[in-house]
Amino acid sequence: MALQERAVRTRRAVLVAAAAVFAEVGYEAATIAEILARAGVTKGALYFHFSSKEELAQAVLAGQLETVPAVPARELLLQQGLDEAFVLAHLLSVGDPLVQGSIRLTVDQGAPTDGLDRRAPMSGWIAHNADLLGRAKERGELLPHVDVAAAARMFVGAFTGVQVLSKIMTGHADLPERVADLQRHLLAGVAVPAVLLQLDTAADRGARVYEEAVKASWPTGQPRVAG
Ligand code: XVR
Repeated sequence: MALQERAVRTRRAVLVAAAAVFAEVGYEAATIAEILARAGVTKGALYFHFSSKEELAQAVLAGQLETVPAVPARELLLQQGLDEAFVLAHLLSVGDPLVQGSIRLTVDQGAPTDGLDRRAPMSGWIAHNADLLGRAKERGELLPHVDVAAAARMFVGAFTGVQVLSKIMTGHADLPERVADLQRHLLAGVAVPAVLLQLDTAADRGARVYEEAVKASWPTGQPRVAG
């Protein structure tokens, strides 16, 4: 194995281990010792890539949008956005460590002095939604009154809300259903009727689209949602 390839694998193993620990115990209680034990790498290897727990958390946060594999392009942009939401819900419900860890870091309020930038992933989602909704509007998928910037924020806030509720009530087991409910309500307020009728909002869509996305990305690795 080339040296560089090994470094990339080590960095990833450390990130996944850190995310898993953040997901389980939160930022405050997480320790480098526990992350080391999970990653199965030496202390030197970990510190070569990350100099502190804070740097690990920032890296996990920074990778949040890329934790969702690029979903296959759809004729309707609203279906594509819907598919991203379902894949994210699927990954949370099956306990993907990078996704769970990153989302817990974002949502946990933490100490005011912990220095983590929780806005970065949220701004990334808002910009991503604004781009997709803006293009959907140009194509006539949205009702003419829709304020794209406002809708982009609303989708992020609403997803975050049902995600927190689902975590509390069922440990994320019912998140695909909750996201299906949410999307049916929100999309009714933004999509033109002819588009609304064509959208697939079945709760098992995330699992199906995830399989499709993984197959499509093989063997080149994982093309990801653009920021
Ligand atoms: O905006 C999002 C999608 O367009 C679906 C609506 C997802 C936003 C996820 C935000 C993330 C941060 C905390 O989830 C949380 O619970 C893909």
